[in-house]
Amino acid sequence: MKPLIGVFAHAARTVETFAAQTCPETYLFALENAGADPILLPAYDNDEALRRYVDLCDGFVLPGGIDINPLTYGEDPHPMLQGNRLEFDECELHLIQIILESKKPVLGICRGAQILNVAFGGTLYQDIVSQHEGAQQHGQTEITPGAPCHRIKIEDGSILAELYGAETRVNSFHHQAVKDLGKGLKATAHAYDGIVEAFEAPDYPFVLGVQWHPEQETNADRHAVLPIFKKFVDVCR
Ligand SMILES: [Mn+2]
Repeated sequence: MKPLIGVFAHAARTVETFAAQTCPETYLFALENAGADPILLPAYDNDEALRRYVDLCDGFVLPGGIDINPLTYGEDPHPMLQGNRLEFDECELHLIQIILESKKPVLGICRGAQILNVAFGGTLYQDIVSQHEGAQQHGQTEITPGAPCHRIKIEDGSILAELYGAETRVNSFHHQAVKDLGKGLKATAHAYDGIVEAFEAPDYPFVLGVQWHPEQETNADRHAVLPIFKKFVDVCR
C-alpha cells in the first residue's frame, strides 16, 4: 500500500486569510509523483487529535509559510519581522513533539525546516539581511519559482549528498533562517554566505529540513518525480 503522508496546513500570508488553512498543490503533486497518498492535517491544537493524525500517517511534511513568532525561541520581535501567528506555531511545535516521539519520518520545507529547528531548541534569524553580515540574496529573483536562485554546499555523508553530490543549486523564498541549530541537529548544507540551507537529526530515522522549496519544481512539470520527495516517500514505506 502507498504510504499516507500528512501535510500540515499552510499558514496563510495575509491578514485577510489568517482564518484559512490551505496547502499549495505543488506539495501534493510532489508527494503523489513520488508514490505517496497525501492528506492534509489541520492546525488544531488538541493533543488527542494530533496523536490520532500521527498514528494515521506514515510520514509528515511541514510546509512553507509565514514568519515564526520569535517568542517560541525566547526572543522579542525584530523590526523586520513579518506577519506571524503564535497559536499556529505552538500547534505545529506540539505536532512535531508527537512526530518525534513516534520516530516517523518528517520533511520540513522552508518555514517547516525553521519550526523543526525551534522544536529542537534552536533559534532563527528573524531577518537575514539585517542580522547576518555579508548575507547574499535569499529572496527569489529568478522569475520561475522552481528555477534555481543560488548554490549550496553539501556535507559528505548526508542524505542530500546521496541525492546531489557536493553542490547543487536551489530556489530561495526566505528572509528568515536558522541562527543557532537545535540540539541533536547537524547542518548538512550551507549557502556561500554561511546560511544553513539544510539539516538532519542523526539520532532519528529520517528528519530532514531544507530551506528551499523543492516542491515548486512541479510548477514546470506537474508529473516530475523529485529526488528529495522520492527519498522521503521511500523511507516512509
Ligand atoms: Mn536560500
